[in-house]
Amino acid sequence: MTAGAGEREAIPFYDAHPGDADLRREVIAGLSAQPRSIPPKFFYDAQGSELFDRICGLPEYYQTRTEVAILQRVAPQLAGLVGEACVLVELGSGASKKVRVLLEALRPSGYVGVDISKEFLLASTAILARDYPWLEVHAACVDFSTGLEVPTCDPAAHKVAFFPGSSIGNFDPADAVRLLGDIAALVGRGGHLLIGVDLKKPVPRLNAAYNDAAGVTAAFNLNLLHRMRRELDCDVDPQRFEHYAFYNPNESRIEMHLISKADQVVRIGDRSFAFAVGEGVHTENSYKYTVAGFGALAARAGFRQQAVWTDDERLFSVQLLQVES
Ligand code: AVJ
Repeated sequence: MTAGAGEREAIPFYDAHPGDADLRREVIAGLSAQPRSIPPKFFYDAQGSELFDRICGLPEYYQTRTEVAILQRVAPQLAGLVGEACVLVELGSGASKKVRVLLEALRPSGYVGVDISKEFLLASTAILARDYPWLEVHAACVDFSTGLEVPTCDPAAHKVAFFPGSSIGNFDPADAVRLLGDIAALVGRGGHLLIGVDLKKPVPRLNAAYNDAAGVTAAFNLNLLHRMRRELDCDVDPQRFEHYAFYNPNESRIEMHLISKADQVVRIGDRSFAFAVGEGVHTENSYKYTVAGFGALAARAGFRQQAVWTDDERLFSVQLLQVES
């Protein structure tokens, strides 16, 4: 990626990036608990964001291309539904590719990219600023799982949040309601949220999407261990763990785990963690919803479903939610 911000002012940047101390604290807490877990937000260092970008192009990973097709189909109607001038706030903006169709359809006065991956965020917002000279672009490096305090360009403008990719699936239902409530507070009464939500479907299709033949999802999961080696004083050997992902029908979610291939001890600083062969670390949940089920969840956070679009196979949904006024 080239920055290309040459002729423009630097992009206003709000930095609340979680530092090494957060990673260390949360990894140690997660490995000390039973069952062991590490939050999925730590997947997204520069390498992890790159690997996730590759996942999005995999044949088995239907989500991204399905969502993009829906967005392209419905974009022309969107301006009519959300109204004229707005500020667009994208949560988990990543490579900021999906938002382009919205920028063209809505022509917002401002765009705020919010992401936990700092380098990725700065590079992708710089490219947007270059490509859309009429747009006021801001970047906020924030862990939105812990709160959503971000600058919103023009505070008086009508706000539209964009939360694509079914990232809401990473949160269990109680946390999802809390995050949706934070988004409702951010956009305010009458404000909008355009959200991508992955749908329930036959289990083989789901399992394939998280166990791709090329092994990119496995590399993405294992990158967490490489990251711990890179950023913490940690001797974990990623080769001695393996990727494990499956659909749990009781919880309506894909679970990803890292499973120890041997009896071993992992050291982080002065702490050690013993793993028996077959013992795992739970690294991600990805909840799957029905349209009605997600509507009920959103209602608990004060949103109503204004419009819901799906593809013909009903693999994925894009939902326009509005805060009740
Ligand atoms: C970005 C959370 C939506 O759950 O499908 C992709 C992340 N994990 N493959 C998802 C992911 C494994 C993705 N989300």
